[in-house]
Amino acid sequence: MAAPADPAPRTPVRAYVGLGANVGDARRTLVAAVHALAALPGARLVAVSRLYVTRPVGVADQPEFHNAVVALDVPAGPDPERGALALLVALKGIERAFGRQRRGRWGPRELDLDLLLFGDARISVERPPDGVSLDAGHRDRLLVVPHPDANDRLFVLAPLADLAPDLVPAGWDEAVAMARDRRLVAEGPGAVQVVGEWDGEGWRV
Ligand code: A4P
Ligand code: MG
Repeated sequence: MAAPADPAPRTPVRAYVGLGANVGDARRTLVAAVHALAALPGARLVAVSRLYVTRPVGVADQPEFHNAVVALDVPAGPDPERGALALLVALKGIERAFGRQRRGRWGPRELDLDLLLFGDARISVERPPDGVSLDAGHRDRLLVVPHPDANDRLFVLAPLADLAPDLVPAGWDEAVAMARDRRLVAEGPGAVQVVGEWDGEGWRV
């Protein structure tokens, strides 16, 4: 049977992706990762946050991280779930291309790309039973959006607030900047430190 004709292209979705690294030359990795995200098929890089050096969360005994967030307009897909899954697959592909090794949850990593927000969608997708997971991931969910830990982590909220301070993500009861201020009190000003501004090529001091 012939496939149905493609429907008219849909308006792109504004996605926010969190970047983190603490193995190797993290600043250089994140610059290259931003360019890789900008080059994803159908994607348009909209904005890049400041670059932060951040205190490790979860496993404290590891090197400090570099973190940032980008806003990216991406194809909507046939529905939010499939659109977001396509982006997740692309993010995992970039992580692998940057030599990400699996070292356990919250541990050191060459590059971590988290899908923080996908428009105003709320998404929860079970991991398929076996053999088809994207990696040897330990999460029981293949994809949860908004990212379930985002509203509790200053290393996400500070760069996200650079780009979308007034946004109230789906399921949150506060704007991003309010969440950032709340976590700033909880984690202390030493938890994150700005180390660069994006100039279109990289972060300048
Ligand atoms: N997954 C589900 N939802 C998502 C989503 N919204 N975005 C699944 C990305 N992935 C999602 O992730 C494991 C699985 O989660 C994926 O296969 C995907 O199907 P992973 O990135 O392979 O593993 P991970 O990063 O070790 O685990 P996790 O739980 O994502 O850790 P986090 O939350 O990324 O935390 N401290 C500082 N200062 N800065 C950091 O960047 N990062 C972490 C890692 C810990 N401490 C940190 C930092
Ligand atoms: Mg992750």
